[in-house]
Amino acid sequence: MAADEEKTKKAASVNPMEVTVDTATMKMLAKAQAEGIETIFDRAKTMKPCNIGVEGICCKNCSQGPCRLPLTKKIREGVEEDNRMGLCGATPETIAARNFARMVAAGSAAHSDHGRGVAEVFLAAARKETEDYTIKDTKKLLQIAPDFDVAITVQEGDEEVPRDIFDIAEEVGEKALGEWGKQNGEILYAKRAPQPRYELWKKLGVIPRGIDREIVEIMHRTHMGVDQDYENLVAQCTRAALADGWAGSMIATDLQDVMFGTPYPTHGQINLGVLEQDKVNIVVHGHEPLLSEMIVVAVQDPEMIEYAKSKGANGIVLAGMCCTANEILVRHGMPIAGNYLQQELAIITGALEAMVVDVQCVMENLTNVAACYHTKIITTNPKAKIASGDAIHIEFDEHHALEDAKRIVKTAIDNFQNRKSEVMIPSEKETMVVGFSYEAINYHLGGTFRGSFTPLNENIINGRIRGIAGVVGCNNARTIHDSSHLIVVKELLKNDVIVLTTGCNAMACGKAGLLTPEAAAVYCGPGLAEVCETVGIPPVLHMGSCVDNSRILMAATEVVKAGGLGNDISEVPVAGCAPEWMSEKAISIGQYFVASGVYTVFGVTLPVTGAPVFQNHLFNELEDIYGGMWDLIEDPYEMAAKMIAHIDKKRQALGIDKARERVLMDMADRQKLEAV
Ligand code: XCC
Repeated sequence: MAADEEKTKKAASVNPMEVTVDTATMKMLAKAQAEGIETIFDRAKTMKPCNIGVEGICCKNCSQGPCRLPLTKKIREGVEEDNRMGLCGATPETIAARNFARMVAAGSAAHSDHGRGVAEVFLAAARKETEDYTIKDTKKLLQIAPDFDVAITVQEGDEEVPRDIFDIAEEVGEKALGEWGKQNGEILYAKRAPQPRYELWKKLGVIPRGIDREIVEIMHRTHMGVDQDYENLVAQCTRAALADGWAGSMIATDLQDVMFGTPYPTHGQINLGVLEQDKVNIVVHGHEPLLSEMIVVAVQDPEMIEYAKSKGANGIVLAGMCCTANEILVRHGMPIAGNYLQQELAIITGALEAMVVDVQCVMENLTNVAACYHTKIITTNPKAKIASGDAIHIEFDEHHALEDAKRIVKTAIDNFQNRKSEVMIPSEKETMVVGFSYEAINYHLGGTFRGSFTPLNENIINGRIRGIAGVVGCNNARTIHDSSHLIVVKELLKNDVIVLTTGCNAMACGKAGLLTPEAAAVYCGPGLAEVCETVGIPPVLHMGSCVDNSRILMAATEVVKAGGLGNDISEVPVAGCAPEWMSEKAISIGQYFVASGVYTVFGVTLPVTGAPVFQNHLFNELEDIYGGMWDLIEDPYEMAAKMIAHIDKKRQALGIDKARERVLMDMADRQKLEAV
């Protein structure tokens, strides 16, 4: 037995029924246990998290520590004065704020570096340096060009004529890439926010300069002995987070749309049951769609399909995992094998020829699990290699992307004949309707002739829809897989709150059948059900991957623009949450939603609870500054209840609370009549 195999084959201990609500996951965990394979679910049981780290009050920013400042019961209850401090005198507030800021920096860096990679490939496509990528959605290009101050027409004699698309794209690409290194000024997309929001940011001095600059500045400020004022640190968190949401992520979304197409509603399938016993199975996992877009092309190549057949397979299945999955799903309807906590399980089916990973959310343990099967783990990004086990690295280069993709697909096909363990693919797979970019929402709710958010606003004003919730974020092995996601979403739907989703929440909803128009009749309150049934949309709208949370910002902005629901995002009856978050990116997302005016609730834990004064700043004082604030609620029912209470508070402030009462009475009357 190889060393890696040995490492993984430890006695497993969890009860599959207790750690997930997804039956496919239960079945695969049972298979893992029968085969003696340890997964993250087992380690979450045997390895307890550090209770000081969980509260955010361990400082390891210099070698005199780590200084750990546990919050005692007496301090918490106010019986004892809080005079905790590290060796240098750093207070719990400073320590927790610095740790929090570094999470924002890492999260913003991850999204934004993804965006940078996209911008680089976009520029190569615009300059026709690569044959594999091109400009697909010219309408979107023309729509975003003015935001970069790029002209879309040129003067020819007396006439103003449309400018060459590739010239426009090149200038947009250059300007976009310039957003990272800008030393002064403002990120260009800040002006996309509602005017009062932009003015507020300006007044507060939090509009990001360049993306890289704000992230670097967090790293500087949190170095030993620099910024020791938690409020000042939080202002810098805002700059770096806005640089993520309104620049790095938003540019990633937009340029991906221009290159690969803006998502419009399409069908897809989800869960481990999308893998097929008699076919070559390839899973693309991570976040960046640059390579996976090419793999989508490669697996459809007749030559590749013939090659698979020559090896005894009946074809090729390409499925996604995590946000790479969302990207190829919303644009091409490619199936999804599962969300974050299912990555090891795809290998445990015994039917996976290759897992092709790019960046973010890729567990190192994949190689240990793969060592027990025939699966090849293929890393593709120079920034993300795996030292454990036998990962192979096939580096992806945009200049010969399709060639790289074909090499990867061929490697998978060659591996088909090496299957060794018993193959067991769970039967679970659900159908879903996905691909609700804000452009698509505009179109669907507004109708063919008059794309607009007005009908959505009207239904919020008349009370059929109570409000809007963004439910996003990861899975977390410290909670029951998918459970909180589904409870929160179902509670919101029951109370007529329409849900916008991305990331692993979107996948949890997909697996549970919530992403179908038919779900409206089953899960929604009468008002929301009526709207969804009339328009023919699911009550939970899948908007894409984690970087596509920028689409939620734009949707909220469109709601403000459509009128009748206040002048700023903070006035709209909207709330956000991440019930099972785990990634640093989630913290950056949370901070940009808060700074954009949204009440944002996180589940599980939040590393601020050991510093009550800092926590109070985030949870309460930020509301006075931004109109949005953080919250931490572990119980998903309570989480939904508080989001609904916030939505109702906003409805009341807008003076539309009575309308809802009337609409509900109408409905009750109608139902009574129908019953008669
Ligand atoms: Fe990763 Fe984006 Fe989190 Fe899922 S949700 S665990 S970050 S894949 Ni964004």
